[in-house]
Amino acid sequence: MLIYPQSTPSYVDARKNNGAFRGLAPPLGLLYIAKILENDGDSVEILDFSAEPFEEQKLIDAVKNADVVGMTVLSFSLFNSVEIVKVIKKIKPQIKVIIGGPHCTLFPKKALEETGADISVQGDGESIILDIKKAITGKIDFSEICGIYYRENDEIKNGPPLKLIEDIDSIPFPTRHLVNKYNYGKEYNPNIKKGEFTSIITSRGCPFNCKFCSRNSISMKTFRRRSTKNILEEIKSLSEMGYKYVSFADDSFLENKKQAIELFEGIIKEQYGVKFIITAARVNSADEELFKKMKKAGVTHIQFGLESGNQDVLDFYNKKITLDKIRYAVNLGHNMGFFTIGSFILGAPFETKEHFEKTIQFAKSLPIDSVSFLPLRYMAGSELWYGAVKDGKILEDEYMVQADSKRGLGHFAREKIIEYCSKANRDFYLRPNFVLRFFIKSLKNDELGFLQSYLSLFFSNIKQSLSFMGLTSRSK
Ligand code: B12
Repeated sequence: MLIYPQSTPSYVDARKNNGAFRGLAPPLGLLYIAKILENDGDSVEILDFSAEPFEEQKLIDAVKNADVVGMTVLSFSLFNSVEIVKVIKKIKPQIKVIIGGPHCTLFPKKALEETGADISVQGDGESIILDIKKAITGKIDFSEICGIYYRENDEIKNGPPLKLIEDIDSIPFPTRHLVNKYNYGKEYNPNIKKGEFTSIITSRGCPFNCKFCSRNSISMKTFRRRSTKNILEEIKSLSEMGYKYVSFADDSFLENKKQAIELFEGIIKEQYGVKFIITAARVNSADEELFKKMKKAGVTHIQFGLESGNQDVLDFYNKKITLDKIRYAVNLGHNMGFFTIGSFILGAPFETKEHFEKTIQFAKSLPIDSVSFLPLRYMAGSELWYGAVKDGKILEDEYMVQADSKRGLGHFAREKIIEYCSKANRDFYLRPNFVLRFFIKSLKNDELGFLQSYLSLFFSNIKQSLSFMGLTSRSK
C-alpha cells in the first residue's frame, strides 16, 4: 500500500472545511513506483490524503490487507507522516514501512528517526524498490542497496551512496488507474470530472537555484530531461486512456525552447484532443513562436513565478529575471488568450513597506488573471533556510518558517506580512476594470471555464492566505 499524506497546515483541509475537498494533482512519485511493482506482479493500492480527507479508520482498513507500506514524506507532511506510521505500527507492529520523497532525500537518516519508519530512501524510488522487496524477503542484504537508511538491531545503518537514474526515458510510465477514484484538477476547471485530469513530468530537477526554493538540493543539483519522443508517447497513452486535461508538473517547464517547440509541434501533428496546463514556467522562456505553438496545441493555463515588483528583490533571490521580462511574458500570455497565473512573495530580509507597495502596484499593472501574494517562507533545503540555520535564527528541525522580524528574519512581524498579503490580494482583485477585462477575455476566448478557474483560484488564494496564520513545521 502506498500513501501520500496530507501536509501541515493542510492546504487542502481548508477546502475540506468548506465542503469542497479535492486534490490538485496525483502523487506521480507513488504512481511511478506502483508501476514498477505492478510490472513485478504485485498488487498495489494508493491512499492519497491530499485528495480525500484523512480518517484513521480508512488507514486501518487498508493496512489490514497490506504486506508492506510505502509513503512519500514532504517536510510539510512530516507531522502527519509521524501520525500515520504510529497508527500502522499500532495495528501491525511487524509491517515494514518504507518512506521516500523530498524530506527523505534531504534528511534520510533524520526522516527515519522522526517518523519511526523502517527504511528511508533518497532520490528516485524506481531503481531500488525491487531491491528493497528482495531485502525484505531475505534474498539480499539491505546493506547492498544504494541510497537507503534502514534499521537493524536498534541501530540505523545505511547502504552505499545513492545513484540517480541517468536515462530517465528508461523509467516506465506511471500507473494512473490506481487514483482514478479521485477528483483531480478541479481547481483549474471545476467542470473536470473523475478520470479526466492527470499530470505528467518531463524532467527531474531544476537548472536554477532561487534562494527561497529547495528544489535544487532535493534534486542533488542535477537536471535530467526526457526525450520529446518519450514524452509524446506518454501523452498519446493518456489521451487513449480518456484524459482530457494534462498538467505539466515540471519545476521549470519550457526551459529549453528548441525541445518545447518540438514537443508542441508533435502534439499539434497528432491532435490528441487534450488540453494542457503549465504549472511552472519562467518568464524568460516567453517567446512568440513558442507561445503560438502552445496555443495551437491546446495549452489553456500558464503559471509564472513572478516573485516581486522590485529588481533588487529579484536579484537577491537569484531569480535571474527582470521586471521587463515579467511584463513581456505576462502580456504575451494574455494576448495569446492563456489564463495567466502569477505568484508573488512578500518579506525578503531587506524589504520595506515601499517594496511591498511597489510589488502590489506592479501586479496591478499586469494583465494577469490570477495572482497569489504569499509570505516568504524559509524552506528546508533552500539557500535562505541553510543561511538562517547557520546564523542560529532557525532550528535544524524547523522545516518551514515564515519571515518574521521577531526571529531576525526581515523587517516585519509574521502577522504584519500576512496582513500585507491579504491586502494585496484584495487590492488586486477588487478592481472594476480587472473584473471587466476578465469577463471580456473569457467571452473572447470562448472559455467559460476561465471564469470558473478565476473564481476557484480566487477562493483558494484566500484560503491559502488564511492557512498561513498557523504556519510552522517542526519535527517535534
Ligand atoms: C506537482 C507538485 C505539487 C502539486 C501536487 C502534489 C502531488 N500530489 O504530487 C501541488 C500543487 C498540489 C503541490 C502542493 C504543494 N507542494 Co508541491 N510539488 C510538486 C512538484 C512540482 C512535482 C511533484 C512530482 O510529481 N514529482 C515527480 C516525482 C517523480 O518525484 P517525487 O514525488 O519526488 O517522487 C520520487 C522520489 O521522491 C521517490 N519517492 C517519493 N515517494 C516515495 C515513496 C517511497 C516508498 C519510495 C521508495 C520512494 C519515493 O521516488 C519517486 C520516483 O522517483 C514538486 C517538485 C518536484 N519536481 O518533485 C513539488 C514539491 C514536492 N512541493 C513542495 C511543496 C513545498 C508543496 C506545498 C507545501 C506548497 C504550499 N502550498 O505551500 C504544497 C503541499 C502539498 C500537499 N501535500 O498538500 C516541495 C516539497 C519540499 C519538501 N522539503 O518537502 C517540492 C519538492 C517543491 C520544492 N520547491 O521544493 N505540489
